[in-house]
Amino acid sequence: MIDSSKRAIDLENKYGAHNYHPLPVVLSKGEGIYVWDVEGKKYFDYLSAYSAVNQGHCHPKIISCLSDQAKKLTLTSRAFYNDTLGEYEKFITEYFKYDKVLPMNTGVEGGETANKIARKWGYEVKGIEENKAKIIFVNGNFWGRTLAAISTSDDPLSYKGFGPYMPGYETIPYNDLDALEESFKDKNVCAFMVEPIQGEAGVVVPDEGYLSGVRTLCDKYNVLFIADEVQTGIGRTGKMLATDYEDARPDILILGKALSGGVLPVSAVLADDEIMMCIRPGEHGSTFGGNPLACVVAKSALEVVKEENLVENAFLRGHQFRDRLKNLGEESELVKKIRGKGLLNAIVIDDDEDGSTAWDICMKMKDNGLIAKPTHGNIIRFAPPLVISETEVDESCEIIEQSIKEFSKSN
Ligand code: IF1
Repeated sequence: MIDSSKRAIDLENKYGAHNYHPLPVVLSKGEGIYVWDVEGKKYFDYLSAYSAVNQGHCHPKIISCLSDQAKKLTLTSRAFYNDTLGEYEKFITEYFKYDKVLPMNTGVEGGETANKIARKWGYEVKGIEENKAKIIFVNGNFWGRTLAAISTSDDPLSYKGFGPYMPGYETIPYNDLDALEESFKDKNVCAFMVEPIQGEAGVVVPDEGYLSGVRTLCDKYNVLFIADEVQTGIGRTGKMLATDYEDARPDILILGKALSGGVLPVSAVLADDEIMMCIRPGEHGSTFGGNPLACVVAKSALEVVKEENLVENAFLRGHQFRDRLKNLGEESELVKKIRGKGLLNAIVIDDDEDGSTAWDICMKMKDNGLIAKPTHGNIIRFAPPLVISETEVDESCEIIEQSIKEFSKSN
């Protein structure tokens, strides 16, 4: 039993790999938009486990579905059928309007799966020469930590020291349709994979018309549009999918994180038959992919999004949040920019150092009862659960403003 934050940190330091540098707060309880540390201090959670708990921590409906199913049947593997997968597949394909779904577990497995499907389609449908298929990515992309995912990264922290890298990947500038069209002139290109808003890169929002431009160019050059909505999907940006902001229906849609409401790893790849049926029995899979627990949890997590109107709430609360912080941007020379859509927002701190200012502001906010974490040095991402109320947005903005003012004074 952990009886102090210090003990928890010491244990992790001694027995755990040092692959993270967490903010020094030890959480032991979560409910809705709040988390509590071991000493009982309450915080607004403004990271939502990187947008995995859109429905709020330990959502009662999701937890009850989890616990009921956990007493019945948790895992069969896909060697056999079970009585939850088909119903879930019908539910999620109707929910997002695709013919089929391939269920996986983590977001990066969703990305890997999408890449395999796209390559297979490239060979079998587009007629690309075997082993010549190329997939285009953009600078600043982040889709996970596997060797394929880091092979497309231009962030040394992600790829350095892990070569050799996966062939068949090329990167072009984000938000640049001319560069995209140029890359599509290579007949070996089977797909373009992109985040509709770049999360890890620091909530980078492309120009209006970029996503519909991607759709048009993919149609023109017979290239599959793969949307990585692992972080932006399921209501986070104020639409069910960030690609819903424009006429930009992806050919392959990748979901993860909030697909389970943060209860367990669930991801999904959705596509229509012409694409999905390129994968045949035995060509792809996963021990836990589509397990009964994941199916019932994901179904309830998606039901909650609609039942509690979380998409509209994210849209409205996001405008409230940015409007409120806009004044902060005018008053404080520390805050260079505020950007985002829905409840995926970030502030850019005027910090030409190694991001220590952003970190120190996060430490100040932590002391004042709100946890968030910098991404890429001087950018602080703000992404509370989508269940946050108007009053709670005001209260949390109060903390952000006060913390930045306090920090400005003390420096
Ligand atoms: C870490 C970042 C966020 C993702 C997108 C796929 C994945 C992610 C757009 C892979 C995962 C996580 C990974 C986690 C921290 C977090 C993260 F900072 F790393 F980049 F959210 F921005 N596509 N993002 O954001 O999903 O395999 O993790 O389930 O690795 O530190 P996963």
